[in-house]
Amino acid sequence: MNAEYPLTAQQIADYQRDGFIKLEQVITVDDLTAMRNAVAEAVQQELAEDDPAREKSSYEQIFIQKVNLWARHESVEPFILHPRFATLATQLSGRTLQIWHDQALFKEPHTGAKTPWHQDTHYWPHQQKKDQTTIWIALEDATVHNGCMSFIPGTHELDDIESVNLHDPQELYEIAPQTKGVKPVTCELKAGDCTFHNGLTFHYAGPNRSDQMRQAMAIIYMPDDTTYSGYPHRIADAFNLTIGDPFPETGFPRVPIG
Ligand SMILES: O=C(O)CCC(=O)C(=O)O
Repeated sequence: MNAEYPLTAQQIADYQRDGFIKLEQVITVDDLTAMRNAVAEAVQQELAEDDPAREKSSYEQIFIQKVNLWARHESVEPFILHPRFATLATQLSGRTLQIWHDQALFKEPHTGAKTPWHQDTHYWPHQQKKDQTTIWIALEDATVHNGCMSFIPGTHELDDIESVNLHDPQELYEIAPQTKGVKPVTCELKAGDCTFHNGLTFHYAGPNRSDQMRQAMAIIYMPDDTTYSGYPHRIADAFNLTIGDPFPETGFPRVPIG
């Protein structure tokens, strides 16, 4: 798979206006199979190291989440750092980017709860929050039945909303009454399709009512002039950063673009 996936000016404008976009077949069939196998194997390996007796928190009931697989699994790394995804993220956001982190998001059959409406950037230790972007790649088909994502167009402009407590979520209209009357857009995806969303765009995913795991891989990019805010976060905490520091390339690679 090369870096090329041509975007139209209209698609870039749509992303900038709405704060999200769906793109079809961003990964070729063979590469999708290889990526799904690499990610699923990495997740299985890490799950095997977890304590099976530990009770899951309400957050952990939303999905199995394994973060920064690229840094621990050589087989996953080339997909996370792939120029095709990075080039798309760069063109859509209009910024020069580095990786913030990746996350495998596997919603378990029947027990995978809904992902509440939320904006992402509240949970991240970034002083600048406007242009973070996430590619969410469907490793298997994502449907309303198994918990695909929905987005509220234009909400990336809402940069002063309280953060949603994902352990005990507030109602969307309580924290963001501005979203009343704005119709969410639900994005069912075929395996190999993706969405991009701005870190401020409100998004949601339903529960997984199917018999299979809903498997997705997300890569989160941040502009390369993003600086550390001091907000606690387990990925950044490992780097002993001081408030105002840039994020070092060793943990947060600048991404190659095509
Ligand atoms: O996969 C999900 O259910 C939600 C993902 C999400 O919130 C995100 O990628 O920001």
